[in-house]
Amino acid sequence: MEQFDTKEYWARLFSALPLPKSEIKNWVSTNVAPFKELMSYYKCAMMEVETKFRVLSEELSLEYDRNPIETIKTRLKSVESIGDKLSNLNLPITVQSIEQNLNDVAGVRVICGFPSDIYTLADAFLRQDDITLIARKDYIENPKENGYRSLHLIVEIPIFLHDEKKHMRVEVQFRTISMDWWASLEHKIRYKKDVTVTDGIAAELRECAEAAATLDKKMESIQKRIYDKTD
Ligand code: 0O2
Repeated sequence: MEQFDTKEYWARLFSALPLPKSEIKNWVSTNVAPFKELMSYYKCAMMEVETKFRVLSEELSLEYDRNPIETIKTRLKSVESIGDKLSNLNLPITVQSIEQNLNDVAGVRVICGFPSDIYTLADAFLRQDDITLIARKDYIENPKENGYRSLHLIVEIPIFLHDEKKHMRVEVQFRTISMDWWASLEHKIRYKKDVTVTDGIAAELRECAEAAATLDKKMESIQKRIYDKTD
């Protein structure tokens, strides 16, 4: 979880501020408080989305006698990562700019057993009338050049505060266990790292992604034959 809401983080930040003590309170109320407020709205939106998947999982596991969701992971983007992303895009680093320009401050990752579970869940989720689809990227149908596979949805979801309703954006990534296995290791090995990956290594990583996709297909076909009693 984020470091920005720890006492140590703020103590370190304040000690680095070129401000007299008397002005810190003012600085906090104009800068830090709105940021913390926004992050807490994203956290609420993330919890809403997570709950929706827990509900779907409960219902679908009763209906199909097996749970299509293996794991649900949530993450709030770190302050550093938000800052890096905005500055890489040459955008202002302000609370307003975060809300206007970033779609992935709140992230939910849904790990499924089989590829078809991904589409069943995504469709069921998108049918809910409080969810608005903003963008959809299907890296399963169209894997990235490096082999990355996942279905990404950017959605808007309402959160109900004590005196208002706010619509917040959340990025939902759907992966099978093997897509997640590959992406997690690839992330560790090279994604975003300032390293040069040779063509040979890139090709081997792509081969691993393809081997994982082949296994996904094979496991799905085995489970279908067992469920349909066709063997
Ligand atoms: P992190 O650490 O997961 O937060 P966007 O930046 O979202 O506006 P982009 O880059 O087109 O636009 O988004 P895309 O392609 O939908 O990818 C966003 C997220 O997908 C990344 O978030 C990763 O989590 C994941 N992802 C995309 N491509 C790859 C890849 O090649 N390898 C791995 N391992 N993960 C990938 P972040 O913010 O980059 O990282």
